[in-house]
Amino acid sequence: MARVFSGIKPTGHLTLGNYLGAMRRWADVDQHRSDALFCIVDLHALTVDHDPARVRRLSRQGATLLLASGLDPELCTVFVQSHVGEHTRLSYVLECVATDGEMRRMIQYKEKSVRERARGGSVRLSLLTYPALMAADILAYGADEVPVGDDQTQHVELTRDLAVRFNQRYGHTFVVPRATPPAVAARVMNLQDPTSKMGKSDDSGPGIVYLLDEPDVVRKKVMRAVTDSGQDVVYDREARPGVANLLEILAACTGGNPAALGGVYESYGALKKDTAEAVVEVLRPVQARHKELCADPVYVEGVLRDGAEKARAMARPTVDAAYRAIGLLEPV
Ligand code: AQP
Repeated sequence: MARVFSGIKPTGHLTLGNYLGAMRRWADVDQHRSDALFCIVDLHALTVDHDPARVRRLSRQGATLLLASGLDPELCTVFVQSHVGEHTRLSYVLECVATDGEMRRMIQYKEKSVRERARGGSVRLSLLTYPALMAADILAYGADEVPVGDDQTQHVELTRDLAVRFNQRYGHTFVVPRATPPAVAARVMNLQDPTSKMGKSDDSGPGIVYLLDEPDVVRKKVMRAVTDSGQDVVYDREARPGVANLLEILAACTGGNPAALGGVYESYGALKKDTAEAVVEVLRPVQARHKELCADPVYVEGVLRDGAEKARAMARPTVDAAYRAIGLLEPV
């Protein structure tokens, strides 16, 4: 059985991009066909300027939303990264295998360091070394597959490189994983700027649909989405990014094909209206379940406690093996 690992950072309220690009597939497909672990990767939220209370709140909310989106603790392991010390134990070892140059080439590092400086802050060292921690998240569990949106495939490629390098230098220790992006909605774009990803830590509120947005807020955001200067509804990501984004969202929500859906509509207004309703319908059960789970925080805590225990037991043998292989003495 394939092992699957993926995670979500508590850097902001979860978005439609997180859901369509990752979470929905974890619940609908991955947890049923594989030995799967899903994680709130809270340590990654400390790589940029952060408010401790907000990270705590978002971590709890993120875990609740993972369960609300359909993850079933009977089928998969749901936990919080910082509850399992193996992640940081392994990440240091991987930093000793990675190079400064390959870390600096990461697109997210380049983009986020520019953003941190533009906000008047300084760039944390952990933002640079973040991919080593992400590699540790994946390699500690011997994951074969990492279901992520498009924006994370470069980090998974680096994880593969580190695993192969470590295995060649120190003996076979890690499974070499691969990214498995979704067929549709691998990169949901910002509704106000369809050339940028819909990102949860972005500042541009109206362009981002949050999972917990009320139906009328969703409708308003989708109806105000920036479209393109043409008239006809065609799927062309390069020339018509705004319309293409709406078609992708609609296709992802209704199970259709974005290019085929393009031929169905004669006006942008009709496309927006159907897209808005499709998004509202997709979010409705998640929001309802979220409300129920919020009323039962003890259940959510129990899931995370059991998940951490299971995750620790799964990760420890691989991390111990990596320590031995790289030349560290057995603990006395
Ligand atoms: N816009 C998106 N379209 C498709 N997939 C997306 N993902 C994120 N945004 C989109 C996928 O969601 C999973 C969890 O993402 P993350 O928490 O690791 O954060 P991220 O990839 O860095 O995306 P965000 O939401 O934009 O966070 P910030 O703003 O903090 O960087 C991943 O599988 C991701 O691919």
